[in-house]
Amino acid sequence: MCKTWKSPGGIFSVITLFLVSGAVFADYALNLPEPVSPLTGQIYDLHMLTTRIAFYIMVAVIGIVVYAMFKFRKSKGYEADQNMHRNMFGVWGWILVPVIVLGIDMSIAGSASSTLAQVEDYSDADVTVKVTGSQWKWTYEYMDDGVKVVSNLKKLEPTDELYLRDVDNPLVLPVGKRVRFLHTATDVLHAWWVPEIVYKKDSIPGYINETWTRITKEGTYRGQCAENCGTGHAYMPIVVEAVSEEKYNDWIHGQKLAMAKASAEASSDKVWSRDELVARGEKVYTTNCVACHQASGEGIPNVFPALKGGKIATGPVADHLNIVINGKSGTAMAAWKAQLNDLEIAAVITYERNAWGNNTGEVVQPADVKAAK
Ligand code: HEC
Ligand SMILES: [Cu+2]
Repeated sequence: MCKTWKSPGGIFSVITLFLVSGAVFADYALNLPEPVSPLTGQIYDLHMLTTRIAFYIMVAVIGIVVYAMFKFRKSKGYEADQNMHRNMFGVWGWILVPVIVLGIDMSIAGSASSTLAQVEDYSDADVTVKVTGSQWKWTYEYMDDGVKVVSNLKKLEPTDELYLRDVDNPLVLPVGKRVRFLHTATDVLHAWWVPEIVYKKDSIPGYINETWTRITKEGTYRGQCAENCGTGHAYMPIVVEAVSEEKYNDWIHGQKLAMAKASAEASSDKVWSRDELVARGEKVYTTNCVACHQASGEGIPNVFPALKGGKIATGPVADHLNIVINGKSGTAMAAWKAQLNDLEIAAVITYERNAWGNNTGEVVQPADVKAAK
C-alpha cells in the first residue's frame, strides 16, 4: 500500500482532495446513464440484475457473519468444533453451496447470452460508419456516402460546463436506423465509447472491430476515449448528434456538396495568393496540428517541437514539405498525405512559414505539394 496512507497528513490530504474534487463529480449520477438503444438497454438491465443479486448476497453474507459473531462467540482458548464435517451441513455444504452459486451464475448467463449474441450481430446495417482513433482526435467516414468528418476537441475554459466534453464536428446519426461502426486506429489503442448508445470495443491499428446501435431518441450523447492512449487521452471526447432521418439526409447532402467543392478547389490549377493560403492554413492548423504544436506554435518543450522560429519551419521548404507529407516514423508526427489534400498541405505549410513571426514571406502552392509527393 502507498506510504502516504499511513501518515495522518497523507490521509488528510486525500480527504481534502475528495472534498475539493466534489465539483468535478457533480456531473456524474450514481448509476450508468439512461440507455437510448435496445442493446444498451439490455446491457443496462443486466447491470441492474447483477447489481441486485450482488446486493442481496452481500446482505445475506453480512447478516450471517454478524449473527455468527454474536451467536457463537466464545472466550479465549476455546477449542473449535472438530466434528462439523460429519453433520448434515458439513457433508452437503460442499455440494450445495457451489450448486447455488452456479445457479445464480446461470440465471445471469441465461439472459446475458442472448444479449451477447446480439452484440456480435452486425447484419442489415442501414448506415456504416468507420471510426478511426488517432492521437488525439476521431475521424468518421460514412462508408455508403463517402463523407468524412474529423472531430477535434473544442477549446473551452475550465469553468465551462462542457470543458473537455465538446468537439468541433460531432458525429451525426439518424434515429431509428441500424448503424454499424467499424473501429480502428492509426497509432495506438483507443476505444470509442458512448454508453447511452453503444457498447465498447477497442480501436486497434491494422485491425477492425465492429459494434452497432439503433438510437431510439433524438439528442446529444457524449462519450470519451476509453483506452489510455497517451498524454492527450483526455482531449479526445466524443459527441453524437442523433437527428431525424430527414435532417440526417439533408446533413449528408450538405457534407457531400462541401466535399465536392473542396476537392474541386484542391485539384484546380489555381495559383493562390499568400493571404488566401495563410487564412486556409490557419484553419487546417487549428483542426489538425494545434493539439501538439499548440496555438502559439511553441509546441511543448521536449515533447512536441516549436514551429515558431523552428529549424524546419523557417528552413528549406523541401524539408518542411517532406515532414508534413511523410511524417517522421517512430514519432507522433504523422504522415498527412492521406489525410489532407494538396491545397490543405500547401496552406498549412504557408501558414507555418508566415505565422508567429516566422516571416519567411514564402508561399507554397498545391502544385509544389504534388511535385514533392
Ligand atoms: C500528435 C502530435 C502531432 C501532430 C498532431 C502534428 N505534429 Fe508535427 N510534429 C510532431 C512531433 C513529435 C514532431 C517531431 C518529430 C521529430 O522528432 O523530428 C513534429 C515535427 C513537425 C515539424 C518539424 C519541426 C522541426 O523543426 O523539427 C513540422 C514542420 C510539423 N511537425 C508540422 C506539423 C503540421 C503541419 C501538422 C498538422 C497538419 C502537425 N505537425 C501535426 C507531432 C505532431
Ligand atoms: Cu484515445
